[in-house]
Amino acid sequence: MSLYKPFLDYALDFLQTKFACTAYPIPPGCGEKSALVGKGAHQHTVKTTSYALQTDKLRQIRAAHVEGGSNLQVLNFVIFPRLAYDLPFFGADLVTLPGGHLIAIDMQPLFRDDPAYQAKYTEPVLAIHQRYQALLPWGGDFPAEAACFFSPAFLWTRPKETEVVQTVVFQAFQEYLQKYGEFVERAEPVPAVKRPLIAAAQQRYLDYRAAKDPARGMFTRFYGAEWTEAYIHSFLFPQESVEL
Ligand code: DBV
Repeated sequence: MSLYKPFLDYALDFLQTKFACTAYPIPPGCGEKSALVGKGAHQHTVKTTSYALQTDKLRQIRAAHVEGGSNLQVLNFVIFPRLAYDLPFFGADLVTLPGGHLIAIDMQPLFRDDPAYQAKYTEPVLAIHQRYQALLPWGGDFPAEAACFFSPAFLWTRPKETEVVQTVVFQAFQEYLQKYGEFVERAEPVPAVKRPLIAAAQQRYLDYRAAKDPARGMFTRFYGAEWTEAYIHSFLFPQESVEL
């Protein structure tokens, strides 16, 4: 059972149909990683597979897909726009662990407190957010220091039933991505003087996510610290990519 494979397939297909995508290079060793975990009858494989694309406006579209049985399924899907565009990040963290499902979907703003930015990139998403958040239980507390990276349209839930993930959450994921696709389609390059501000905002985001990746513990247990740090810093949240 691969709970998030339909999400991954939808996203890659949607983006490749709508935009001219080319491969984004995946660093050596990051493409696929497997480990045998657990003991005796509980022993099983945990496999992580990486996907990455780029377009003229999006510098990295990337997914990490973790499959380790029905109690361990993760899809972390992020889009980093090129620095010539003020587009938000698309971020989806779809997580199933023995404790249950955890879902975070958002278009994460570069300039959260700028009213013009909110009007452009958050207000158009609020109706979608309200429609789905009303159908889903609130996800509860999350790290306070992460709050500034989320938009007011942050969909955050811990659904009890797997069926809700397959239906309501899947539908929400598709609508968020479709709306993001509209933003990308309409995006025009910003004047060169604004690009350092965009680069700085992207750098803050990458630094935070690389430092605080909630998957670090999980990956380290399965694959060791060396692989995990290389994966986080060279593939999931690559630092070198933000240079102007
Ligand atoms: N999260 C990632 C990547 C993952 C991943 C790259 C490839 O950023 C998985 C895997 N997220 C993942 C896992 C957990 C979470 C939790 C395995 C569970 C950790 C655990 O319980 O041990 C949104 N993800 C979370 C949480 C949040 C998010 C708020 C709960 C964290 C907590 O309670 O400490 N998305 C995540 C996040 C940001 C974001 C923190 C920050 C900007 O965009």
